[in-house]
Amino acid sequence: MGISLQKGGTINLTKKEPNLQKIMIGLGWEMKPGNNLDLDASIFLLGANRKLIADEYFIFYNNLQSPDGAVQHTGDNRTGVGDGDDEMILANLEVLNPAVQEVLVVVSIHEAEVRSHHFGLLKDAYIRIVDVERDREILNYDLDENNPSHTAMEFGKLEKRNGDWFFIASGIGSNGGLQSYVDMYA
Ligand SMILES: [Ca+2]
Ligand SMILES: [Ca+2]
Repeated sequence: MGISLQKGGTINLTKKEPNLQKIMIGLGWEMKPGNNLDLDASIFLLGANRKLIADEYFIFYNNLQSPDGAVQHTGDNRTGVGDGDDEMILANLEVLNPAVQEVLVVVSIHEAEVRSHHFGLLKDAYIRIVDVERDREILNYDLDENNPSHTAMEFGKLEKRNGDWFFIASGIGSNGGLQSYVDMYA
């Protein structure tokens, strides 16, 4: 088990995992009985101005790979059925476009508004980051406990500072859905 993050926590990933290159961002969820939620993990690759460096650098279920090949979403999971990571995003920090200063991780519930869904209907939900080459979990964050009334959240962000990658656990919930994040960062 990696570090269990609290909201606002910051980790120097480069210091914690020297030579960290490939990470996996895993999202897993299970629901309270009688519910059927579709969670989506998405990535925004932002430049120094906190905007997408290009539209194609928004990685989600309809755009699975960044143009530099560094970030790859392994595909949409609509049910969360089964243990372990239900959606996975792989990122190779070494080959990331050098203009990217921030890797922003957003988790949203698909069609939350029309289905009256929110994180509180989840029984168990987490997002975690794994060092792929060492097969070691670096950190994890419990979604349902932290944001029961929300339908989307900025989970956290990797930030490049003087060559080191930091992870900041933002844990900022919202009710705007994925589109509101696109509006903010496109
Ligand atoms: Ca999904
Ligand atoms: Ca699951």
